[in-house]
Amino acid sequence: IEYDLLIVNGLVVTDQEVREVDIAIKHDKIAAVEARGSFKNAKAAQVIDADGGCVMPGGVDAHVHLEEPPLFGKGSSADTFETGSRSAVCGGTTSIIVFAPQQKNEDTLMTTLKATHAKAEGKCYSDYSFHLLIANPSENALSEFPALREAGISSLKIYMTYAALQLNDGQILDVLLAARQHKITTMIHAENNDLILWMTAQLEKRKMFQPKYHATSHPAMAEVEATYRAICLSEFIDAPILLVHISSPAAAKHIKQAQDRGLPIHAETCPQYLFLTKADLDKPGFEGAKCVCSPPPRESEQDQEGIWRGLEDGTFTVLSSDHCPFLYDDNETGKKTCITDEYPEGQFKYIPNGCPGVETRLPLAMSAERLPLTKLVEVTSTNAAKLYGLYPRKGAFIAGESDADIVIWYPQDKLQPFQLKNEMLHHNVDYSPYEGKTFKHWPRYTILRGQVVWDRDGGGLVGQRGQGTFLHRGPSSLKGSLSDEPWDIRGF
Ligand code: DUC
Ligand code: ZN
Ligand code: ZN
Ligand code: ZN
Repeated sequence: IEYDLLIVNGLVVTDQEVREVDIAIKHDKIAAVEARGSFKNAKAAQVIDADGGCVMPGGVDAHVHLEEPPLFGKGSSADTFETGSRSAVCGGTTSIIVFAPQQKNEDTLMTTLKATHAKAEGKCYSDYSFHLLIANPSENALSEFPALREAGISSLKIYMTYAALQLNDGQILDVLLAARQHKITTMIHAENNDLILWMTAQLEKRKMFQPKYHATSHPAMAEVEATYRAICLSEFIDAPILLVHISSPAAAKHIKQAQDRGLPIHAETCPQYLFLTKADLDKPGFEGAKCVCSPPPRESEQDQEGIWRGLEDGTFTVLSSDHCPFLYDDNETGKKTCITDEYPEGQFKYIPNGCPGVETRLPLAMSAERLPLTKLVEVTSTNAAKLYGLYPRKGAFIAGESDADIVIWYPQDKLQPFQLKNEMLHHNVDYSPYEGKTFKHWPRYTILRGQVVWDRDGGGLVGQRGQGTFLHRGPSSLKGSLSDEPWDIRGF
């Protein structure tokens, strides 16, 4: 046997080009990508006829929350490493990067990392890595950055908002300086906390408690101000950052201007800002809670349009899910923790902020038929791999180097468009914000390191729990600090 698997007759899409070529896989790697028919006489254990469908590098979703304690309102993550990674592969994503959350009362990061490894080990259907979430950048925690790098972690997330997580600007500078020294990429949740708290108080004074006021309490201006502040802090230290889950075109404009000045400012957006608006939070009763996330979906289709344009023009480096799953029916008694006799429509400030979306991310992006396919691969796979130190092992089809992580789509018109029902998904959540939306595309096969793990017309989920492995990551291969010199106070 020369090869373990051949994928023939596909339209092979990478971030670079779309080609009618065939792919040969040996063990867990891409062995060769050659002209159509090149492997006709090769011996192979298995052949998949892609039948003219698109064949892409497996999705890399670099923003996933699993098994977190309550951090964003009342409620813990509904998905475990098992159910979250299961959901990922059924939607074409073969690698996820999940947050390992340090708590404010903890002084170390290595304990957090160890605990998170213990949760994930032997449980995952997809490959996985972690971003350290830093809630307490103590001297001890910062001194562990070299150990983190040794352990294969090259990115962090910090927050400018939420009582349980917020860092002040001095703490952010501490993190950026240490991160710069050790070639770690800092992800920043940029919203102005005081503005949000002030708006929340204003709304409550006026007896406005329903889910839709979550959006009012998190205005675009809170994101714009904090985004610009984060850019200034990054420029001051000359440390690369990634602004996570950007929702407003006005914030994107600041990012674009910084990028045009040559700064190492990277940005992420998410499907909720392309496919939802504030109106989705204004459904009858408590239904709007299904679309509560932070930042919230914005006002109008014009905002969505601005975010699409940011993907097209390169302002956004990545399109991640921000899969942050909570149960809608969050209590066995049937009584929601956010709803009380006094507040029959709930209190928006207690609704946990986040939506499930790891499984729907790629199918939504494909079904929109808006981005050129090369751009779609770039923002959903290749750039995430580059930014977080996984390239070219992930996000590419480079013979001898790339893992055989592959998503194969149905050929044009071979999948009857369908309306999404939550029961079609594989997460552990009792809703999806995209239920009822029409999907024109869905992965037919997902392949993880040469093994079929999702076969929609065969057994569905055919991968095994524990098949996913931890990904030891190196530094980012996208733009980093402008200077290699150590940051020096005398420079100012
Ligand atoms: N930020 C996230 O990244 N995810 C969910 C909630 C939040 O505020
Ligand atoms: Zn083999
Ligand atoms: Zn966030
Ligand atoms: Zn998130």
